Amino acid sequence: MKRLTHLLSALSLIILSLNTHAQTGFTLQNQNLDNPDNEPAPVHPVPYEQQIQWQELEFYAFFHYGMNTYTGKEWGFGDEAETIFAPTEAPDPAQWLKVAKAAGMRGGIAVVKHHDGFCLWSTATTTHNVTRSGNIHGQNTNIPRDFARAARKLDMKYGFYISPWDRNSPLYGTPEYVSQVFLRQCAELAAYGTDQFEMWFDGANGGDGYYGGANETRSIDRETYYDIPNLRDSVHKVCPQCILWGMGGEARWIGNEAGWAGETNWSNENRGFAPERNGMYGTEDGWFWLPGESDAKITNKGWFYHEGESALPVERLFQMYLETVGRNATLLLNIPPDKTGKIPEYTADTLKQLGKLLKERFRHDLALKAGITATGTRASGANRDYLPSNLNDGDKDTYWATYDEQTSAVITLVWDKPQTVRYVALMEYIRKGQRIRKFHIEYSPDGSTWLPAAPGVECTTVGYKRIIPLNGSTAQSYGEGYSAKAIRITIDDSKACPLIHTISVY
Ligand code: FUL
Repeated sequence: MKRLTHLLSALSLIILSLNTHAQTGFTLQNQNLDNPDNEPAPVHPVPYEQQIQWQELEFYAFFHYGMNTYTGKEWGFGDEAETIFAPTEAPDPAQWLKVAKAAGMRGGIAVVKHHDGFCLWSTATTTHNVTRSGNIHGQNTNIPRDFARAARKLDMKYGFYISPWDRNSPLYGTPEYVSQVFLRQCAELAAYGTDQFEMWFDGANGGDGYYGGANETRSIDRETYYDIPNLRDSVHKVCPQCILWGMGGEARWIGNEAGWAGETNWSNENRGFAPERNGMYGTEDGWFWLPGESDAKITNKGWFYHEGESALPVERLFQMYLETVGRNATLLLNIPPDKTGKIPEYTADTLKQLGKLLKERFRHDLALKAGITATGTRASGANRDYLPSNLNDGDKDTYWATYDEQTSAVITLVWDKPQTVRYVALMEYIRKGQRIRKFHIEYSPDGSTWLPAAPGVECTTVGYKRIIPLNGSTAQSYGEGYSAKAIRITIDDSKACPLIHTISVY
């Protein structure tokens, strides 16, 4: 369609030029028919479509459930009898996802095999699976099947965590484990739905374990052992939208499990393990588009359910959101089901409150009713413009841009009456690469005097999304706010002309 439009506009220019020629005897010079839309050139690396859709989920859940739920361990050794897995009620992934949805999450990832090797579906690759579990609830369980079904019903995205390290398998450490167990398990999971958004491959790989009774330590070469290029191609053939996280090389671990990303956070990074991995911050000149995902726990005792656990305070979770989603990362928040196979009340309540806070604090985008101007705005193309009004039109596909050589600019938002403001959110048009390196924000109580906002905040990168608390504090960002008649955002430095698709003010 786009090509057709380009062709039509090129044709009309030719006809126009022929007419002009006939009328004046001159041929029009310097028509840049190669780029009729005056499109800014991309700055590489750029994301592919799946990575953009993945990032647009922003906030989704992790569900650690399995053998450890019943042993109280975080890492099972792999020698646990299958009968220990005995849910006291039928596990209910639909309930898990409803709880996540109430918090404003758009999807979830279920652990279906942890390091202990116990599979939560009836796999053909090992007998160490739910069909041999301790009661009827366990035997009838099939988490990938039920999780995928529930997600589709709730209009949420879903994916699976499958641990490459398998402390139960006698084959672990040999090539047969990869070809006959691990890759087959991934294929079985891919078959639960072609619409999966992420497969999660943990970085803990190798060490001591049961290994079919060998009770020894086994190590592998993480770079080569799992045949990643083959895995990536095979999964993509079946699940074209699926991002392979971690060693899959399509999204990166943010580098801590505490729910924060660097204020400076590039989606550019180099693939592979240390030393070039720079999880929390990315690498400005990295070769790959490898955006950060931050995994964090909602409870205080571990990834799995533990007796006596409690959920973190809701304001702490809000802070996590600002420090991840608000810093160009996604937030994968872990919610552990308990022995009933359901999310306990205290966690569900906390998530409901979090959902309420997020709605209240980010519902009314004041930018939508602001007048907006900018310096250095790029000239329009044949079908596209780059006007500042694209910044507050609620459309992620239109964007504001400057001229190629112009890497700084000032954007001003003005209201008829002063507004109470607390946050500014910026979103780059990342389809053409991440660009902004430095910016600053000011506010004006009266429309003529300007005061600096966001004291102490490192206003460096933006990326997919950056949310700036104007009082400078992610821990206590929701104070009284500031009364502002206008807000000014200055882009001080950018790798190439900045492209921003949305500015929001709350
Ligand atoms: C880690 C694992 O070892 C933990 O048990 C947990 O699954 C966490 C999300 O990733 O590396």
